[in-house]
Amino acid sequence: MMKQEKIVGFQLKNASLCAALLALSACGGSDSINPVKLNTLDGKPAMVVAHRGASGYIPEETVEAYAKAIEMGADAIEPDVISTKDGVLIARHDPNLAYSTDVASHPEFAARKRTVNVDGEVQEGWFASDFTLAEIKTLGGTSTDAERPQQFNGKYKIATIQEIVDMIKKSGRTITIYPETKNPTFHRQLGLPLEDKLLALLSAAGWNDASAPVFIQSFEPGSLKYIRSKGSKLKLVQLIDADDVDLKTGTLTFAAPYDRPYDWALAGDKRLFSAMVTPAGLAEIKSYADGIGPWKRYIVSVKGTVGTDGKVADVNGDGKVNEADAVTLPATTLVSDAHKAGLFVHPYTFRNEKRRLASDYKGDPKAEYKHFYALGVDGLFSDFADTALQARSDYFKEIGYNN
Ligand SMILES: [Ca+2]
Repeated sequence: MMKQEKIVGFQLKNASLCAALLALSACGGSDSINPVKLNTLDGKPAMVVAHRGASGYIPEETVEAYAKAIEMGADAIEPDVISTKDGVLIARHDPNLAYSTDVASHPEFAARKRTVNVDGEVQEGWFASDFTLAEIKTLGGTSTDAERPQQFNGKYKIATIQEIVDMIKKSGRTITIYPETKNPTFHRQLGLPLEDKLLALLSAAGWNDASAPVFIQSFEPGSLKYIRSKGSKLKLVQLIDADDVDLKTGTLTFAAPYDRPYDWALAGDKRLFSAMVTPAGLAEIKSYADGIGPWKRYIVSVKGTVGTDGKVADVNGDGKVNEADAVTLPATTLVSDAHKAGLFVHPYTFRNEKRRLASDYKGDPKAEYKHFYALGVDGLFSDFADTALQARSDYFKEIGYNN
């Protein structure tokens, strides 16, 4: 035994020898007892990111939505980051408060309604940059999806990024914060830049190096490059969007403002987001970021059935044509291509609604998660973190992985 213990002591520092001795269960850590090796970039389980909090159940990006996601056991919680008039960072997907709050039913703010160009899209509404935090705290969050619970509309307040950090600290466990700099050029043009404030806030929480439980994401490369230029070692994630899938062919479609990053559009860069998933695009991303957050259809696309009328058929006969009438196509090589480039892969967004699930999954959202876990994704964004966690647990049981 003595000899074996000495070997154990040595091989803890030697990963390859440790791997060779796996059968002896002699190595420390969970890797040692696993005959199954995960095909993620670092060999660790995929991270479940609660997209906008527990947004499948509670109005997104409210204090309660994040509390619920933490209670579910999500590995990470995701806020979109925008700025108030007084420069406070709050969690909201859109600068336009009409989209996700009850601002329209507040007569005291009626006069603030106006038309604003957001990243080339003309929008009418009430804009966070016209409101102080105190004013925004009088609003209630509302559901952004008519199929989801509506009974909480107006009841819960918009979370600040600081409140989310405080909730994480209070939770007593390691939870990753996964903020997205939202419309960063738009905010810079308003004189309310996001990046320095976000870095200062995270640094004050003690999070300022690569090992911190922080991933910062953006669709605009310029925002991530700026953060890197400030010397930040936090993990950075390039988001990769598209407009939609053409169900006739399964190919991705591109239309403004979802065709290219807004900073590329302003600079006259004509490349589409799809340029980012080529080997050259991935290598470029690796020069300023640590991973990618692609729309999941870059990894597994879906294709419908074209009827004799030349239109995509309503295969399940529910009167609507959507992804539930489509089948998945073979996976692309994006996960392995990104891994080869040294980038992790966190696709978005996974949801439970049957109309969003390809017919292969037979209405079971867990089947979709398992499909992506098996492809080696390093994490994923879900509106229903509880389902994603359950699917991961089921998947590990199925493949014999001891988590
Ligand atoms: Ca249908």
